[in-house]
Amino acid sequence: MLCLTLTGSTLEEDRALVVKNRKWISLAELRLDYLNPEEQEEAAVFPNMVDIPVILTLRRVSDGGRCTLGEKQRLQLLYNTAKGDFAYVDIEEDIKKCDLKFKESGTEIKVDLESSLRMRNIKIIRSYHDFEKVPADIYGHISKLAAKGDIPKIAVTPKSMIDVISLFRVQQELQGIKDKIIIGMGDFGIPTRILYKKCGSMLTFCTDSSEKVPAPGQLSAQTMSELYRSDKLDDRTHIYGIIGNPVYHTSSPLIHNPGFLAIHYNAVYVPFLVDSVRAFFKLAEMLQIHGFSVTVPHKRDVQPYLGRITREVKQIGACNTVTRIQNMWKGTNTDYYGFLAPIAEEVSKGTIHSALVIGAGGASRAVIWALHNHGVKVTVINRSLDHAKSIASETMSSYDSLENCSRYSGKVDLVVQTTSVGMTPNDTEDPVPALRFLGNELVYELIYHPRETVFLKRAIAAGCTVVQGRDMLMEQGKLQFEAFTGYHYPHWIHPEL
Ligand code: SKM
Repeated sequence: MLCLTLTGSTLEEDRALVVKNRKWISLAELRLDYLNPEEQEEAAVFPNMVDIPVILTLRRVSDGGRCTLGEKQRLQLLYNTAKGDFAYVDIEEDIKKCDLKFKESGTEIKVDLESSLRMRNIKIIRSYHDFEKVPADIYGHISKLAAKGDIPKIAVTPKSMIDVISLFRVQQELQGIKDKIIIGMGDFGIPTRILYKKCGSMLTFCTDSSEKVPAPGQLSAQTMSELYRSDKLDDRTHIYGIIGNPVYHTSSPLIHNPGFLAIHYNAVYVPFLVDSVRAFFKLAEMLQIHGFSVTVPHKRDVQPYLGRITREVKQIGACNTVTRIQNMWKGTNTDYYGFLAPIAEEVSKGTIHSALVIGAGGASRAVIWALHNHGVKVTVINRSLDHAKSIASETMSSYDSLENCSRYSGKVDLVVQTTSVGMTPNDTEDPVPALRFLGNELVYELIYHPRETVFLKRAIAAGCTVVQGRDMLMEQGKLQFEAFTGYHYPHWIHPEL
């Protein structure tokens, strides 16, 4: 189930959010702490304003919410509002058992919030938050929260791939607890949201838009439902993904997920922020991941874990595609042909004799080898001369330092930019401001966010023919799709990258 967290300041705004997102969600969470004080008083009517089960939550500041009321007042407001037709009420694990006293019709009455909810068959979600870490003994913690028959909810913050593994293990460790909510917050936690069912979570939370994100790492309902189809995944779904650090700039999910859907393949492609390649391979075994793309900085680091590699990977020394073949990981490199595809005509006609390649990382190695193998004379320029020197000597190319870039203005047929300088959010940067374009060079940028980097804009302004990063991304992605599925990429799909 996808649950939309409602962040409106009025009940009417919240109702409109439900209506707008209705086709993607099966539940909504009314965040009383986001409402204006006068609206809070009226909120008991909210479940009758929408056609969906509603969770009632009044989150304290210490748990990432906005409620600044004293504890007794907060629980009184929760009690009063919970008189409405809510399906669930979220109560933090550490609230003191608290007898509330009110005057109702002139008489003082004493109530216990929890028993009153139980009496009315409203399910209690017993929640625990940690914005810093995944606490030790997370499994014991969840069991304790579940002890009274309530639904345990843990929203914790993984800070490494090892933490992510511990959240995915919840299902294995606590199979006996059927209804539970497991949320990994923050960047590392995003796969635990997309693959919430693999963590044994009965639901996950999503937001209306990326502008108002009530908890770190929440994705929009539309992205969760249409791109990742999170609520439709089942035990038979094959998992694919991309590993990198950073990784959330990637547009690869926009290539592979619609492709899987188009060929009716029950599979999902998920971005994984990876700090340790070794830990990721553990997770890959655990989740039976079928294949994954590899981006910066892991293209070299994955190699010790591969049982088989192709000739390109061996030659280039970098791998961007890993597939599982007969219980073994196989590494291929689709950057090589993905890079060549948009300039295939020029390369085959032999009109490119010389190229300047900026950068000497994993992507650059594929580019240099592809050009070298097609008879192009390459010069590599890079900040670190050591890296430039080693790839240059392997491919009998020349190398130079980045500071000397102006020497090459107008001297080569092709300029390829392979560094991450100029990528969003640093999109005002230019890796080679002193390199001038004369207009007759072909200029190839590997960055695809933004679509036109400062470097590429300069080339366009000078009249150069240009190749954009998304052209290469698409071409290498199509080849990856073939490696993953054994099918050609469906020709009728044209993702907006
Ligand atoms: O080699 C590719 C990788 O397969 C996908 C990717 C991306 O999604 O940003 C970038 C390149 O490293």
